[in-house]
Amino acid sequence: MDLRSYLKNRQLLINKALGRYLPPAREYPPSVHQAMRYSVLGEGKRIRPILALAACEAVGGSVKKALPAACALELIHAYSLVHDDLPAMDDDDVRRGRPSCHKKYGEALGVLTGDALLTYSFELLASGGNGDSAVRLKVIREIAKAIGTQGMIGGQVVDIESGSGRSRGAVMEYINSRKTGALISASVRIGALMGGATPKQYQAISSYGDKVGLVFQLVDDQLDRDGAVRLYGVRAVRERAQSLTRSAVNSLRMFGSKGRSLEALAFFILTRNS
Ligand code: GRG
Repeated sequence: MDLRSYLKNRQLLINKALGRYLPPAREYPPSVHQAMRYSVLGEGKRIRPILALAACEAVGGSVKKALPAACALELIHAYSLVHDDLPAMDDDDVRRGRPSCHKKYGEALGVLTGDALLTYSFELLASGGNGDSAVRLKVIREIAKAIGTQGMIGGQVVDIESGSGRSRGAVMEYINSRKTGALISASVRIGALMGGATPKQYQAISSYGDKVGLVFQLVDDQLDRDGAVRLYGVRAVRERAQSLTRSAVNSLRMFGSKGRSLEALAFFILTRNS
């Protein structure tokens, strides 16, 4: 499988869909709609929606079925980045190679744009085009759990409260699995639900997602020389990420050739350099 062209094609598909789903820039009040489009449609790997689509295909579903939910995941990811960049949090001036949302549109709009992306993602998830209503409800619950106080927000809170020192192992594990891991692993579970997964398929996909979610954060720590790397060292973190990836790929056995994309994505997440 040619991973580069696979990723490029999927990014194109997702970017086009995001452009369609997001409110038009001119719609009143235009400032917030422009800021939403600015924050979502810039550069970005689109790894969460790509994982969701691949999981949907692994369980035998069609990509079309999972596209709105996959895009909702990217809107949620964009909200987390917009809020994380705010002066009250990481205070970052640059995101994806250009001024962060609050730098371009001001702090108040930065807060509101993150809120708007999060709110709109749930509108998209609940909308009629997104599968049958029972599945939609499950998906909404799954995402809400992944990004709430037991998921991404909980991880961010503990991260902020643990300050800039070396977080102890258990705290670090908590932060990594919640702050970043939870949305990544929810992405594959949501793709599987949208694709009509059986309970066994869902379990296997969940196991893959949990491991890949952790690897994503471990690799991020390697790239930033932060977090787990400061605590355990580069070599130990690399070995842990490799072993988790092997284990994630083993969870895909039951899908045969349909699991190839997820397998390739696990290695992409392990070896990425940005
Ligand atoms: C504000 C509720 C709230 C949560 C923020 C996700 C997060 C929690 C903060 C982002 C800070 C950060 C850089 C975390 C490291 C992992 C991460 C999410 C990296 C960025 O994701 P990529 O690599 O980015 O998928 P692109 O730009 O490719 O979409």
